[in-house]
Amino acid sequence: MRLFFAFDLPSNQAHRLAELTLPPSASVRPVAAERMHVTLRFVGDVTPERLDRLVDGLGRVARLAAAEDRRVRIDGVGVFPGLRRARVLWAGLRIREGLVALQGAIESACVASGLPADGPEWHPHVTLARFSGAPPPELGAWLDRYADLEMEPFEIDRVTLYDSVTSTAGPSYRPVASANV
Ligand code: 3AM
Repeated sequence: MRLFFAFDLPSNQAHRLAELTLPPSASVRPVAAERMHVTLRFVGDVTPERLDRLVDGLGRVARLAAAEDRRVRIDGVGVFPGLRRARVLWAGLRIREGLVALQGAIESACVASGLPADGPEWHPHVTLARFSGAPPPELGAWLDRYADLEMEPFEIDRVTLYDSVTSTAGPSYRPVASANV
């Protein structure tokens, strides 16, 4: 299993992101609106016992998050790891303290389940496309064009533990557990 904690976007916003014209390239692999999400924590493969502890942890985190401000908004675009070697094209998120607390609580639940601590930096983003080869020369101009991309704020209402299943058609995401927050 390739597990990760994430939240989904409102469907209308995911569809609007999926309709953005991507930089033209033979190597660009767009993400379909139905698969757009914001990863809170990559988990990877786990034993059944650890999975049980993660699902319990998700329930606790959800109760704690109910008191937090969970408003976010799509804000700007960017690439990982950098313009010249871009592999991932993303839309950024403007977040508030409440979401930092929610992500921190998920991280704590992961560590409490026995996983090693993740890196210090969390970069909230929605992956819009991946490049399977060299990024297109127009990428810089595309980033400039959408630098001011902004959507209306929305409130996260659910966190899901997904399993990423890879096939020749690309990854699909199967919900393993979820909790309203
Ligand atoms: O949210 P996105 O789609 O950008 O990049 C992978 C994807 O992120 C990330 O987890 C999400 C679901 O697959 N991911 C995959 N392997 C990873 C790893 N070893 C990873 N993140 C960190 N470490």
